[in-house]
Amino acid sequence: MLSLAAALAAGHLVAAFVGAGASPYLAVGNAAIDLTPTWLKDFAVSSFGTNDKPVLLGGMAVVMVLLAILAGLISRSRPLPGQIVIVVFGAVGIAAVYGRSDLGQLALAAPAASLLAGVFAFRLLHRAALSQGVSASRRQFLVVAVAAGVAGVVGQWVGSRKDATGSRAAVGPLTPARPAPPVPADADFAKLGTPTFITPNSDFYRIDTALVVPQVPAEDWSLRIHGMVDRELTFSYDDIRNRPLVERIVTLCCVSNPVGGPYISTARFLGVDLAELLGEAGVQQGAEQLYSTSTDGFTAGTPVSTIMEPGRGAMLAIGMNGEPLPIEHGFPARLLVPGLYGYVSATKWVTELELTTWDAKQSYWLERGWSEQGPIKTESRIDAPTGSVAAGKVRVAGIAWAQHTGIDKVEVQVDGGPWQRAVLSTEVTTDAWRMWWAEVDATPGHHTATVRATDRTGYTQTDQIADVVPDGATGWHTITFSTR
Ligand SMILES: Nc1nc2c(c(=O)[nH]1)N[C@H]1C(S)=C(S)[C@@H](COP(=O)(O)O)O[C@H]1N2
Ligand SMILES: [Mo]
Repeated sequence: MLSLAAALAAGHLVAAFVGAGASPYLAVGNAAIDLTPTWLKDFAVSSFGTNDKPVLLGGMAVVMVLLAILAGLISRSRPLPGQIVIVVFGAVGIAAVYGRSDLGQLALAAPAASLLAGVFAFRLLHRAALSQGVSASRRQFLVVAVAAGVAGVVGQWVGSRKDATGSRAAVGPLTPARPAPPVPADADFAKLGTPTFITPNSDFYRIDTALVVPQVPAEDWSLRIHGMVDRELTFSYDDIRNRPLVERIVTLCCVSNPVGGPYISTARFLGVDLAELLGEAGVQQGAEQLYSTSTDGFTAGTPVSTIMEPGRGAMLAIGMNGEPLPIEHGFPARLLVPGLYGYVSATKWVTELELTTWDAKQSYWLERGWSEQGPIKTESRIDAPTGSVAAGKVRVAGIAWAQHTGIDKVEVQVDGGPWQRAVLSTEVTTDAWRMWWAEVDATPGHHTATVRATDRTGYTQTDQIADVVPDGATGWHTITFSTR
């Protein structure tokens, strides 16, 4: 047990110097995420939500402690079996770090340190336990425990000093040359239970494949545009922030959002027009895919034709709701393409844009069975009422979205009765969600309410139920409520 702690702490300490992702425990966790089959990942997200990562780390801890106890038991007389267990642990750690695309060879020092510290501590303790008196071996235990504790704490401290909080705080005000239109008071029906039109940064949903949030100081960041371009370009953070900045209100939605789910939010994003940047690099004939890469190894493939569409509003964003981009949402910079699911467009901590073909490269989620094309599907959700309300006139309220197309109408149905038209909020932009409410009659008892939206192409949401895999859920959202 103690050797395990010593091993992990030593790895964590070395990782603080060579890159947080090299900490063996986290690297194995990350590898586990990357190797997890899609169905298991979906299960983890649906059962534990955004707690899936603490659950994973906790589960790993339980397994490791059990194996450590087992190693101790089978090594009662001879140290060899325990050392074999440690070496196997170490090998898994080294393999996990080796498999990371974002870490260099130096990073292997972290799991290697874990392995050495583990074997060393184990041998020391084993010898002490067998050959020396009780008090001497107790002293040895204490020394190893304290050393492990100190290494772990120092590792955590050195690692946290490298975070990007200071860099973000030093950015100062970012001023749009072209601000987004003001949001009118009737853009949401928050009083009736809908979300606010603009989602506060702290409430904005989050989807990350990385176990630890990447820390990328703006001073160290650059963006390289290369591949099928006339001239390769590299931008620093100052290059980007000193350009005329445009602010756009955009609703972002995750392909993993189930019908009625929470993975959708809206913000005022500030940045530069992506089509303009690519235009400066000169996109060559035949470039089909913009393959974007993050510091954390995540990649996304976006159709070049969508990005270059006049008026699409694709952007490289550096600000969100009047602040520099929050670290969890991609500081210093991320991509956004209104109308496309995040997994094919919204790369956070983005550092590389390569123009290429669909055949040449497969992005992160494509390799895991998700669709190449990811336009956001027209959908709607009921947010109110919840639980039990007074019988009579009941107000049903919620959201609807058809990004870049716009919502035409929303209808509500109670207990399978006639469809009733809902009142829509003022449209701010077709790239954002729209709120709605309707008053329905409900006698005392239990009821269901169902919603469906129709977009400006005339398409009414299908009632056919589709799972989130491979290109987004469909179906009508239905809730139950009771009246008294
Ligand atoms: N680097 C990186 N970028 C990423 C992701 C990720 O896991 N890593 N997730 C993508 C997905 S699936 C979505 S839906 C959006 C979510 O962005 P948010 O976390 O800011 O809401 O980011 C996209 N960009
Ligand atoms: Mo997503």
